[in-house]
Parts: sequence; C-alpha cells; structure tokens
Amino acid sequence: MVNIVLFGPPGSGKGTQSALLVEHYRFVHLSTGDMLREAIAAKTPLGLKAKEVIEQGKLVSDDIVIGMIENRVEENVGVFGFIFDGFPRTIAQAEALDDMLERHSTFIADCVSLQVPFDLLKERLLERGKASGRSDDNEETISKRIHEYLDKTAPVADYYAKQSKLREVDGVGEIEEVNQRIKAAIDADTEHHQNI
Ligand code: B4P
Repeated sequence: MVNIVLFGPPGSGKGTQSALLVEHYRFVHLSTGDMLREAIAAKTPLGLKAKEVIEQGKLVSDDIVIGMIENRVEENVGVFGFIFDGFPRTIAQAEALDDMLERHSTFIADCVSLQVPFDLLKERLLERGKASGRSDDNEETISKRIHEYLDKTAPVADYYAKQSKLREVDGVGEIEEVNQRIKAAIDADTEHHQNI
C-alpha cells in the first residue's frame, strides 16, 4: 500500500489536487472536509454539531474526525493506497493515523505540503465563496481558519519532517502545473512507489 498525506493551509488546493491525483494513481481519496460537508447536508447529529464549528472557522474535534477516517480505512482494507486530504490537522490526528495504519501493516509514505502565501489563500477562498456559497468562505471565517491552521495544524508538518517524510511543493501557479510538481515529488521516491 502507498499512502500519501496532502497537507497545506485552507485554500492551498488540497481538494483540487486530490481529485487530479486519484485520476492518475489508484488512490482512494479520503477528505475529512468532504465527509463533514456530507454529514451537514444529511443533517445527521454529527453534521449539525460540525456545522457550527466549521462556520466559526474552528477545527472539528479530533475524536469525530479520527472516528470518521478509521471507518473509511476499515471499509477499504485491501485497496492500493489512500490519499488523505485535510487529515491529519493536529498532532493527535497524525499520531492516531500512524497507529491506525500500523494496525493494517502499512504507513504514510509522503506528506506533500502545498506552499501558498496567505494573501493568495484569502483571494482563492473568497473567489470560491462567490460560486460555492460555502458558509466558511467569507472574510471573517477565512481569517479564523488561517489562525487555527497556524496554531494547531502547522506543527503537523514538523511531525512528518522528523520522520523525513515531508515534501514541500510550490502551490502557486496553474492547477495543472502544481499537479505536475506534486507527481514529481511523489514519483521521486521511486523505490517506495514503484507499484502506484
Ligand atoms: P477542507 O474541506 O479540508 O477545505 P479547505 O482547507 O478549505 O480547502 P482546500 O485546501 O482543499 O482547497 P481547495 O482545493 O478547495 O476543510 C473545511 C473545514 O472542515 C475546516 O476549516 C475544518 O473546520 C473542517 N475540517 C476538515 N478536516 C478536518 C480535520 N481533519 N480536523 C478538524 N476539522 C476538519 O482550493 C480552494 C480554492 O482555490 C478553490 O476554489 C480552487 O479552485 C482554488 N485553487 C486551487 N488550486 C489553485 C491554483 N493553483 N490556482 C488558483 N486557484 C486554485
């Protein structure tokens, strides 16, 4: 199995790039943001709880997102590999993910970290907000999300750097151009990824 974490601040292109990567490789795409939005749309008790937190620009609790990911990993035992999009977002989530994968005799191969300046993130998310109507893509919530990222999520990059798994990729440029850079970073570890 080859498992990749796609990491970066809100609006860095994790969702956009994951969609392209699953077309190219045989990954199963697991996005905690998408799972939470599905729960919100279905108005499940979890969704109602998550809606409030997301609209405040905060992170949903570790227990909830770890549980969601664990269910999806269990459901997909035997697949070629996972691309984790927007997860882990805290050190506790990163540790839980390592434990979970170890139980299935596998591990994270690379954490691809998309580098995008904060003013550009804001611009992209405000633009997306116009079309998507996402209630967390407004100026006030975007600032809170970036603050939450710096406080709780940025340390996750160090977690993977310490394991020599962090691959920083320039996330500025055309979507296809960024995608080529990500694929080059993944393919650079050919020995580990021969069978993708
Ligand atoms: P997510 O759904 O993960 O979304 P995101 O961080 O806002 O966006 P992403 O980086 O995927 O950006 P995208 O490709 O869409 O999270 C939403 C919320 O859910 C979080 O704030 C949190 O509350 C909660 N949550 C999710 N996971 C959690 C977890 N593990 N723990 C706790 N809480 C969790 O790109 C954004 C825009 O930029 C798009 O419009 C796109 O078209 C554009 N774009 C992308 N690449 C571009 C490029 N190269 N050039 C120009 N525009 C580009």
